[in-house]
Parts: sequence; C-alpha cells; structure tokens
Amino acid sequence: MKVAVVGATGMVGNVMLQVLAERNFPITELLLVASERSKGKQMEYKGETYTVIGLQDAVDAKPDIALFSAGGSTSEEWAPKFAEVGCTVVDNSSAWRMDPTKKLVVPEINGSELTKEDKIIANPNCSTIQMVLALAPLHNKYNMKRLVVSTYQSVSGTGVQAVAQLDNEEKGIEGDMAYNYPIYRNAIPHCDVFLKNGYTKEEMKLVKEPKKILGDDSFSVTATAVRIPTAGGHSEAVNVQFENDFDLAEVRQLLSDMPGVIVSDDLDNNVYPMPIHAHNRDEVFVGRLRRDESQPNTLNMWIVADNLRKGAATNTIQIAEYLIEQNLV
Ligand code: A2P
Ligand code: 11C
Repeated sequence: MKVAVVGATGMVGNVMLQVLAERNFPITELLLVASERSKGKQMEYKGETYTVIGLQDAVDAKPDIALFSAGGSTSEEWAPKFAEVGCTVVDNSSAWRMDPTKKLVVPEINGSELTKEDKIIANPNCSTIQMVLALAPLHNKYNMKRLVVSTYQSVSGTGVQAVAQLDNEEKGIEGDMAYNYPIYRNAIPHCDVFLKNGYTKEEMKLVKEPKKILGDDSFSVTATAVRIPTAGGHSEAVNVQFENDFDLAEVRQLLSDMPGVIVSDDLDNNVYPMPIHAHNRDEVFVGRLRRDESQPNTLNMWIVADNLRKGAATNTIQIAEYLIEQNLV
C-alpha cells in the first residue's frame, strides 16, 4: 500500500508512525505530510529517513490510503481532494464524524458497515472510543437507557503545547499557555470550545458519537469533560442505566470477551485502571465495576485508555487494516 500520514509531525502523527511500525502495516511507499512550515523536514520510520512533503504533492502521488490527523480544517479542505484521486482517507479529526454520508467507525463494533464506496471514514473522538468499546457488549445484552459520563482527560489530548505547559509549570518555568489557567495542581472543566447550550464541544461529542457508532439513538447521554494534569491517558467515570437488569459476574464476562477490552478490577489487591498502566497500550481498561445502589439496573464503572493510541492512532490504523483485510481498498 502507498500510505500517506497527514499530520506526521504532530502528536498523533508521531504515534501513528510508531503504531504502523509495530504492527508491520503493509507499506510499499510512505508519504509523510505536514504543513508548509515542515516541508523538507527529515523524519525516521523503521530506521529510514523520509522528507516531509506538502499536501498537494501528496495528492499528486495518489496514495491508496491516507491517515489524517492534521486538524478539522485541513481535513475539510483536503480529504475530498485525496478521495478524488481514488485514495481512501481515514480521518482522525472531528470534521466528518457527524456527516450522515460518512461512517464513524470503531472496527470491533461497526467495522462491518464499511464498503468500497467509503472514501472518507471518520475516526471517533478519543474519549468516545474508549467509552463505547466498553459499552457496546453491555448495550447489546441489557439495552442502555441513560448514560452519565465524567471525564478526566490528559493534556496530550490538547496537543504539544499543552504537554509543554504542564512540563513547564511542574518545573516552575514560564512559557506559552495552551489553557486559560494553570493545569499543574489544577482541574479545568473545559475541554474544547463552549457551545451555545453551555456544554463544551468535547462533551457533545460524547453525547452524539456513541449513538452513531452503536446505530441507536434511543438512549440518552449527558457528559462533563474535565482536563487534569496527567501527561497521557484519559479516564472516565461512567454511570449507565439499562432497560434490563444485569448480573455483575456476567457484566465482567461480557467485558472480558470484548476484543480490545481488559477488565482490571480486583479490589482485594487494589487493582483498577489508571493512566500510568494504560500508557502505550492499545487496550481499553475497565474496572471499579459496581451497582449504582441509588436506582435499579444501573452500573458504575471506570474506563481508562491511552488517548493517543486506541483513542486516536491505533483505532485509525485498525480501520485501515480492516479495509485491507476485507479488500475494500
Ligand atoms: P506542522 O508540524 O507542519 O504544523 P498537533 O495536533 O500535535 O499540533 O499536530 C498537528 C499536525 O497537523 C502537525 O503535523 C501539523 O503540521 C499538521 N498541520 C497543521 N496545520 C496543517 C495544514 N494547514 N496543512 C497540513 N498540515 C497541517
Ligand atoms: C481532547 N478529545 O482530549 C480531545 C482530543 O475531536 O479528535 C481530540 C479532539 C477530537 O481534548
């Protein structure tokens, strides 16, 4: 496959290159693409040096697959241009996710929706992916009615500048601010921009995206997204009410059987998911499984994943792998 990584110099782009190499993705030619600023920059992949190119040069090279993580506006403008030359784009931005003509895919859940005609495929938001992967087998069995999620999101979700802000504040060094406030020793209830309804865009992604991925809008969702001073790994406290009653042992089994999910829940030994354990892992970790004793058929759980891997790069690459396996590209 001739593969373009668009946004190769960025935070997610870098992890994409790591994951492509680890998984031995079938690459015959690799195009590393970034903004005009980075044109000519040298980067390594599997011990070889590549020169970063611009978007038009990449379109002209007619790649088979383009993995995009260069922001929404770049995707909006350029993904159709790649698609026009026959390339299949898997896009990690929020640009196409809610477009009814585009699929929003977590391969373990709805990969089978993909067809050869899908030329621009959307990768969900990181906090959505980890939540929906754990919820899918439970929803299939017990039917979700209502979901309340609170997130504890790492600074790496914001990008390089935010990671630098946390580093600088820890060391007491003055520098540029990615947030309106210090993040070190703080928690900021503000991920992405505020919308007219008083929620943030990140919160509304958690409300809308699960319905599209699960192909069901009969359940309701409400979310609070909070930025915390962890370098990598998003955590989520999820309270989910089902139509049908559940058995906790069966919940554990359903989660353990779900590809890509690891149950990490052994209270006697203080075992529960944490960002330090999820770091550099592709799986989603679920623990603190317990009944909500305040109302019937309701479960509380804690979900953690590496937001740059399963939340972004890994899921994008798994979509591309699925397309290749199924001869859809
Ligand atoms: P560049 O490094 O040249 O700015 P992050 O989310 O970590 O900030 O990374 C964003 C990625 O998207 C980077 O690779 C960045 O390239 C790329 N990018 C940003 N704006 C554009 C653009 N207008 N055209 C192409 N690539 C872009
Ligand atoms: C965050 N979830 O942690 C964001 C990052 O819509 O793909 C990814 C934003 C997106 O702030």
